Amino acid sequence: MIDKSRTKVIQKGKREKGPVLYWMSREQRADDNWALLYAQEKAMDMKVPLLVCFCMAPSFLGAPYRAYDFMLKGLEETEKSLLAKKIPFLLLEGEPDKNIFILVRRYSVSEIVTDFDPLRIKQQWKRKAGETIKIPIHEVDSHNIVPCWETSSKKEFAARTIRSKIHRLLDRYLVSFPDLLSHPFPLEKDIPGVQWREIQRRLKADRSVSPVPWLVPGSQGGMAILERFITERLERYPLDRNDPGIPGLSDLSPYLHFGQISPQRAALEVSFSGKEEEAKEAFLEEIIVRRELADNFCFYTPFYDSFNSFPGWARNSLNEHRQDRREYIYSFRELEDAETHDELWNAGQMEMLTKGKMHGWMRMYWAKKILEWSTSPEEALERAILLNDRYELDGRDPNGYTGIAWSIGGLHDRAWPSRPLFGKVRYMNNRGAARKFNVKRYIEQVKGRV
Ligand code: FAD
Ligand code: FO1
Repeated sequence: MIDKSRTKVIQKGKREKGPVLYWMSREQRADDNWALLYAQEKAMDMKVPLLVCFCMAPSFLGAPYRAYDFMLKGLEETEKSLLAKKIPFLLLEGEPDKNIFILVRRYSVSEIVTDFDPLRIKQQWKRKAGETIKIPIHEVDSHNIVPCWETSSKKEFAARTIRSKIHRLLDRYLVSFPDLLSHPFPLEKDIPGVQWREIQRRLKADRSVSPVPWLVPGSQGGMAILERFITERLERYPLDRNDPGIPGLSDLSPYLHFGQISPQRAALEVSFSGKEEEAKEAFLEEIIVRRELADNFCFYTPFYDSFNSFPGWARNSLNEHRQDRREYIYSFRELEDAETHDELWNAGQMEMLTKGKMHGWMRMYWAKKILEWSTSPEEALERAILLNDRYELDGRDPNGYTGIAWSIGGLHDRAWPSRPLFGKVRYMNNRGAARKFNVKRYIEQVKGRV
């Protein structure tokens, strides 16, 4: 039985007799998925079939081929895992709300379960779907260990204010997952398998941003990366995680972003790994507190990608410094092509272009320099989001909008002594980098990969 507080009624509606539909979106996996488990629970209670669909929109926040390739390969594996449990899977191309309407009618779906996502585009899809279909729609938070609405009913100020609200609920929510059962109520009509090669061929996404060769997409690939992190990197995570020259991070973010593995699974495996307490705590702080703080921000701040989402002290301070002289101004093209005077920044940009995943410490430095080299905070915000969502494999994610607002607008951070241009927003420079890690080594490494 899933904890009902993980679920929210989006639309009461009138239940029909047919199958239960899980509209899979953020959580693109068969295992460890509360939304899928809840849909199966409902279908079992009513003794009806269970159907899963994924609606692939014509475009998604500028996502290039690199992102779709990773996502579709993961979905192909998920289709196999669902079929092994006699759960049919459909991939529908086009406007999600229209396709859901057609699907509900064709299979006389009794009710819909979908997974929580604080991004505006997802909330819009669900609202539009609800306008044409009259059956119940339930949403399940299968991304946050503590459901977003249970942690807090408002936008939190910082990690320090949300941490205790999450920690006091972990005993209740950081629990193991029940297995997905083989579904005993088959659908009358047979559903043809997804034509994956056809779908890849029809993709309109920009192919100049090519797939990354160093990660294997999908749930199995994600679990192997989790295993590697626990056995080879977790112990040194507190020491290594701020050195872009050391492979010390988990590399889980693409798998978490596409929901190919569950953050709760990662947190459970790390918690029971038997490794050093300090190392486990350092990682759990990031994957639980920092990540769930990002969902909290986007859920309670629908304009999460605008200057107005910054804290008041930062907006005032940035406004006071709008006219400050800028030593360097770069065009979008110069930034995109890593053609600035700053070798460290260029290395970060190159890493993102070629690897599809810039190191976490570098992302802070990278975004803050874009503030320094743009004509306004609004222009900086727009460029950072554009580059991040075009090249990062884990882009187009609440973590990204939050990380960029932290860097450029002091979100979830405190005010610092005022200085030109940044005002009271935390400043970072390459002298600070040199105090933290071997800058030359990192730059050489990135050059070596190009
Ligand atoms: P690890 O250090 O191994 O962390 C494990 C997991 O913890 C991450 O996958 C993530 O889910 C979570 N986490 C770690 N650091 C943060 C953080 N600062 N905020 C929120 N969650 C965190 N993350 C994205 O997933 N997508 C993005 O587009 C993105 N853009 C960013 C842009 C900027 C300017 C900044 C400062 C941060 C951004 N982050 C983004 C957050 C963070 O940098 C990445 O999540 C992390 O580097 C991913 O690599 P990893 O999984 O190997 O990290
Ligand atoms: N989710 C969908 O439900 N349908 C899509 O067509 C879709 C495309 C897509 C492309 C790139 C990308 O990075 C994410 C995409 N997502 C899509 C959303 C993704 O599954 C995540 O749910 C969110 O981006 C995370 O909040």
